[in-house]
Amino acid sequence: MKLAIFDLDGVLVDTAKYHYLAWKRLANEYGFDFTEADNERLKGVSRMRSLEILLEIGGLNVDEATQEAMAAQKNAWYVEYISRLDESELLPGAADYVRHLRSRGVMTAIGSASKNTAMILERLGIAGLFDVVIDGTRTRKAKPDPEVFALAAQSLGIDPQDCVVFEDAVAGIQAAHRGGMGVVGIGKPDKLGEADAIVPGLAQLMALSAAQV
Ligand code: B16
Ligand code: MG
Repeated sequence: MKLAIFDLDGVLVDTAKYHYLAWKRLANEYGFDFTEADNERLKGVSRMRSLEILLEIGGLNVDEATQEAMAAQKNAWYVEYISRLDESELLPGAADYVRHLRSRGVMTAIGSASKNTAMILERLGIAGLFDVVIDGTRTRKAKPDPEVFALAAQSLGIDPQDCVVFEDAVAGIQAAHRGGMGVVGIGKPDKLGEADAIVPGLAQLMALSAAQV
């Protein structure tokens, strides 16, 4: 592995709960409920695709201008919630594992769908830990398209076969494979069966790496 590409939400930080709160608030404003189980369908999915799924759940049909307004409102609430993020919300082992790889000469990148990536990395104090950050502001195609990961590899001149992606969402695992990269699924095996290896979190990978030293 020459380059490790990390998804952000669900791998380095648990922002899913804030996405959930903001989508639920939006659903409630429009008179329907949105459950945690519904929220599972939005993980790793782009903002506008997430809205389409939400509207489907609520059985609503709205015009494009209203869709834009709804997505902007949701994002404003989400940004308000994550503006209070700090280092304590890094997932266990996340920063340690990234530092460990870097100390071994492995390059590191972010490959996230989120347009709020820069702000989240700053709030978590880990912006300096990555050679390149590719996020939703730099891509035209959402996961499972491999664009986000391919751009990370290309910008550092690394072959896809020398890259490993760390992902918590099925769409991201498919994107990595379509891009010819290896992928470690972060989370529960029942949802991530397509990954080449699955671990509950980066803390477990850190423990394994430390044991082999
Ligand atoms: P934003 P990831 C994804 O981030 C989230 O998993 C997904 O729930 C969210 O809708 C998407 O980012 C877009 O986020 O609204 O902040 O642009 O998992 O690819 O790091
Ligand atoms: Mg994710």
